[in-house]
Amino acid sequence: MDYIKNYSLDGKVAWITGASYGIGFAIAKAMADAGATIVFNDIRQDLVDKGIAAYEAEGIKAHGYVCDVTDEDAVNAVVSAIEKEVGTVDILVNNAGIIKRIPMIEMAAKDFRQVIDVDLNAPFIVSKAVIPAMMKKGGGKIINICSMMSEFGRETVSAYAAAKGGLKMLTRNIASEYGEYNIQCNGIGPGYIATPQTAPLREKQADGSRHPFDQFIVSKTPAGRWGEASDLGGPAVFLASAASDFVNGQILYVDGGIQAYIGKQPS
Ligand code: NAP
Ligand code: GCO
Repeated sequence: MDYIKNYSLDGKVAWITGASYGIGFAIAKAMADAGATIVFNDIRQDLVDKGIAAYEAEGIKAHGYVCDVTDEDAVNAVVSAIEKEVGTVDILVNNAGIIKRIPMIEMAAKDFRQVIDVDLNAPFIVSKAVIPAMMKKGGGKIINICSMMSEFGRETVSAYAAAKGGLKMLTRNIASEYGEYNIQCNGIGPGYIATPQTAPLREKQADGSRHPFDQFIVSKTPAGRWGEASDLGGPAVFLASAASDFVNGQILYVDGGIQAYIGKQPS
């Protein structure tokens, strides 16, 4: 067997949701490097145009669509358009996500629902929309972007933790329900990654010192640093490729070792 060839995504169509920048963009770039044709979406045309320009700057011809992943009709319309204009989706990455950091007893139910809608209901809607064609084609790959919060809780992230914990179980259920159709559904659980989503946790203090959460995360991470979005590229290509054909229902934590570590003793 040619093991390296097994990682190739040549001829595959990969749809990465919410991938104009951040983790989704880095995953798409890695998949393009591995040979895949890239499809992404964002909620507005100007954001899609910005995304297309960012891909072009990397030498990637990406296909961008306007679509809010919480809107089932819009998702179904985009799936039809992708099938017509690019091809059947072979690889889906449910990446689009939001977080609201609000203490639970101060959080309005509508804010809680919105996080669940984007981070949990949308991966259900988008997966449901692509699975039938994958079944017909004889297989496919779904990668759900989970979180440390698929395992842990912390102050202010009740909705996000509930959604990402649910996404871990949706991952296992898709694997259970559609594994017999040669569909592999796995999750990636990024650690703390430097993207716009986590920028408020890394903001410098008024006196120029590091944010206490920034110091906390670095001390909790054996790697001694925040992750970069590009750290997720290799794991994503692996889970999208034939190299992982017998890996199903797993969450691959890419966290610099956080989950293995009890944490540094305060000095
Ligand atoms: P980000 O920088 O905030 O990017 C999130 C992307 O999702 C943006 O492109 C955003 O589009 C898009 N999006 C949000 N709601 C959407 C909707 N309704 N429809 C379509 N697209 C939508 O976040 P990130 O840090 O790259 O995170 C990407 C994923 O990884 C998320 O699921 C996040 O929860 C997860 N994650 C992040 C970290 C981390 O440390 N950064 C760790 C673990 C997991 P706009 O252009 O409209 O903003
Ligand atoms: C937070 C962070 C996290 C990360 C990530 C960790 O406020 O704790 O935003 O939730 O974004 O999901 O894996």
